[in-house]
Amino acid sequence: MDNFARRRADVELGAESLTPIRTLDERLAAWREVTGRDIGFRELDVAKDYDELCELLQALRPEAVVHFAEQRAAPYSMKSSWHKRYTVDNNVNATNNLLAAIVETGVDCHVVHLGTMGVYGYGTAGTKIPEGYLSVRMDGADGTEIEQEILHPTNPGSIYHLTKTQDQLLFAFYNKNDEIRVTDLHQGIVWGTQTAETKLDDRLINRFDYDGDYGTVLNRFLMQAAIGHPLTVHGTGGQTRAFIHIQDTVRCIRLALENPPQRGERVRIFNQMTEVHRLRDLAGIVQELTGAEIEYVGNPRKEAFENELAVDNQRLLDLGLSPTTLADDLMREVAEIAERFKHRCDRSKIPARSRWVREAEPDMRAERTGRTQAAPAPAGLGSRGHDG
Ligand code: USQ
Repeated sequence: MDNFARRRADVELGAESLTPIRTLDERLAAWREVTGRDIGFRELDVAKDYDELCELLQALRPEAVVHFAEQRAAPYSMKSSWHKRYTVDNNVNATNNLLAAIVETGVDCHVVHLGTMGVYGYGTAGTKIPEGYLSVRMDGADGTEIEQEILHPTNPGSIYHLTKTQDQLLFAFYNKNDEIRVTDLHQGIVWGTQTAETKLDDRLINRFDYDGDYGTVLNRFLMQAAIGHPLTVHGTGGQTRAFIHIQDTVRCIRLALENPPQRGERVRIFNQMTEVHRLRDLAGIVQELTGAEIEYVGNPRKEAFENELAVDNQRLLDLGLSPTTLADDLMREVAEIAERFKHRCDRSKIPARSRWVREAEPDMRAERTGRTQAAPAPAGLGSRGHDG
């Protein structure tokens, strides 16, 4: 099911994937030609077309639903009040509609959802981030010590990330009330473009977003290096984040599907990431590989200057994930794709223009505490930072 929202966002933003993306019909035909297999398709908006969603679930009675029907970019979600409202409406309704439809139709299917590491706020508490649940000890009313497992506290850094924290509560509720079986994959920042499947044919190539709204950081750096643009490190580059190669994303979804929870089991949460890097180190690695320049630019986001991050990802490792890490040859593969399609790049779309706060001045309070940063708007922007 697809409502083509991402293709419409391209039109809105005047930015396209660096790699040329064929129409869905062409992609499905290419897949059939190359593999002899069919992928069914229905144009449907999961956040709006509830009755059709129920009909489809009833007709297919799937064993599993992989739920990706969400606006996925933090900067896009922060562009304006419209983008905030759209992201909340779309993401929260899509998840609630799917869960309500599963209950209404009585289909016993496993929901595999793409969540995000960003629900936790990148380990600002200084602990190792567990897989969803945290053991806490509290003083009971009668003075005894009580131990409980709770959902790890959330600390979203954007409206987009906020919607994924709302999803967590929806899953917890429907799981408790209706025994819906859910695996929530808390994914880090994806890098890379190709998987074994998309490499089969040029018509199957994945998106390569490089623009300031949808491009993720490592792909942006590799693409910037390919076109001779300085690597745009936001702020000090002290932000530490979790990463995963796109091939591992696909493997993890497969592992989740092959290992469904039992009925009555609480929501499974896996941290879907393979490694952690500080952004300035990452820029250094790309510089070493390509000789690119590094430019420290004002940070349009409100995020910690520096953070440590330690993440537990044992559950996917136990299921058999063998991590693909930041190897030179894989980074070269991304750089080669960027080189091959660089004629399609619009350099004016590279700067990240979506600002987290409206003030034109840096957040002085945050500067005083040294905890967060917000830089002045890039030249030419209105106070809302909305370039749409
Ligand atoms: N950044 C730069 N330079 C750039 C672009 C980004 O320094 O040119 C910085 C950002 O300020 C941020 C970090 O790199 O500190 C990551 O930014 P990003 O755009 O690569 O990733 P993010 O906005 O966090 O979101 C992405 C995906 C989202 C997913 C999330 C996983 O768009 O769907 O949920 O990664 S995570 O970051 O672990 O929450």
